Amino acid sequence: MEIPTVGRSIAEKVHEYLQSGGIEELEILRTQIPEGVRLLMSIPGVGPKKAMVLYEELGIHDAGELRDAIADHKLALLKGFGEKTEQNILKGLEMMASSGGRSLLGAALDLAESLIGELSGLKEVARITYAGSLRRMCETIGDIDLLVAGYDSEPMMDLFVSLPLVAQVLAHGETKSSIVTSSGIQVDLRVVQPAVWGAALQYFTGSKAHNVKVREMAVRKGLKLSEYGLFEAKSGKLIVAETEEEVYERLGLPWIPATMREDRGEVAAALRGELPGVLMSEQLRGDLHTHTDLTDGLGSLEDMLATARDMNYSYYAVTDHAPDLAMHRMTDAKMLTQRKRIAALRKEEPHMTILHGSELNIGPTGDVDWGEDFLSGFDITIASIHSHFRQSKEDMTRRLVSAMENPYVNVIGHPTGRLIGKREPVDFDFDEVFTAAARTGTAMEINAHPDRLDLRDEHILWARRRGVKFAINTDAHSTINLGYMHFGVATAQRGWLTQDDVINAWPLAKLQRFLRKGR
Ligand code: DGT
Ligand code: CA
Ligand code: CA
Ligand code: ZN
Repeated sequence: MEIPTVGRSIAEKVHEYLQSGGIEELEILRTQIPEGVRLLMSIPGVGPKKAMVLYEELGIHDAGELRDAIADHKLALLKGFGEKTEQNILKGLEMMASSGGRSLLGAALDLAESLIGELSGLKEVARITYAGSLRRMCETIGDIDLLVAGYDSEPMMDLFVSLPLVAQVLAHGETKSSIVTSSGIQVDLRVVQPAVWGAALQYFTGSKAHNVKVREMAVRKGLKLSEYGLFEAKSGKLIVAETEEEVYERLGLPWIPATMREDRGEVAAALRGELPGVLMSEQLRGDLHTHTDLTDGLGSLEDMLATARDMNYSYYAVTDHAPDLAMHRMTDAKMLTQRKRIAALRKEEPHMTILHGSELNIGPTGDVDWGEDFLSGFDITIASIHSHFRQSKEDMTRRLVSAMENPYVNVIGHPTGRLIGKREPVDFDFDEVFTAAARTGTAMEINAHPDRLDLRDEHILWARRRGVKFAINTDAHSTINLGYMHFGVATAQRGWLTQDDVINAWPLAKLQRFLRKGR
């Protein structure tokens, strides 16, 4: 109480807190505020008043629902929620997503691309790209590493540190500058001479563990590798530096895709000439998990198909939600009407085969929404866990295996159900589930949405060893989401998958054989 502004009331509460670890008055107040309101208040940009309005007027409980409400333009209807508030809340949501100081891949890539757009306008910039974990397409990004080739770095550095989105300048130098953006993401910018571009790109792409392996190889050959080039160790004479290909080649290695540079055996495999030719985006022939506005999608069937056609897909599956997820109000009649519409649209779509499917819900014991009679009418089904996330490992394993034993279940959608930084994966025995997937001819999804990336890289590697086949899908709920496919492809590359492992990189006839699942 000797501290100015601390009176009797505050002093007593401090004392009570130190004695008991809590404050009774606060606990009473807490019980009067709904849980959802308190969750909303943890989002930067949402105070108690706004949280209460969101909860009472729109029934919003958490960040996900808030994000959806903003996407649906529902906030605009509320008093006191202007465009600026909405922007602030969106920024706060983004910040929350960047959990533990790491950002989601999607947000980091958007930011990197917009920075590259700003900087590449300068005439001093000869080449510019992103390196580090972003180039390796890791699921979360600690900081963004931009690399520029150019001679005069001053104009680039000056522009970089004064961009409107800069919240803090950590360093402002001739060869390196670092900033933190208003959304809390750190960006390093390095400038090198064009003649050493390849060596610098190789060095700053990493990963550190991969680089250690490559540097060791150099040492064994009497060479020295740094961001300035590959040198003769004794004389210090420069050998190569201009392209990555040259650097790897001089070490006796083929060029290794950035997505594989994680020290998971890629250097040894490359040395043996056994580096797999990983799947490329151009090899994908279709998307097998997508939604329309018949359930919770935003795009109409026609708009989704038009976008898919622009992507040059040769097939495309429409897989709206099945009835067991009550909120989607799906009925047999609605599904059959959609099937008729698709049948009619097929005639207008000579180059792309439209498949009619559904995303089924895997019930607590592995059952799905419909029986054989109805299921046999679909060209493809995805089956996903949308409820009972917290079952025991044994129950969850049995549940998934039993779903896969259903001859009408083709793909397990977002198998672990995780939302990166927001929802933990479900617990199951990977070996058992992957073995059953291979045995039953059920594909595991690689959900390409950057909030999910599910299965993740390590589990893909694991499943591949068990002989599992994969489907890389966007699970698109809007035409924009269809563009997420490249995140899924990068994740597949991180799991060493080739065209042969991925059913939607196959010709239609081979895919259809797989989908029959031995029926
Ligand atoms: P991050 O940022 O945590 O997601 O992961 P990275 O891989 O982007 O790591 P970062 O930003 O610390 O460094 C970028 C690359 O620089 C890293 O992948 C490899 C390269 N590098 C090689 N040797 C070193 C080193 O001794 N220190 C640092 N900081 N980077 C190195
Ligand atoms: Ca980085
Ligand atoms: Ca960095
Ligand atoms: Zn879905």
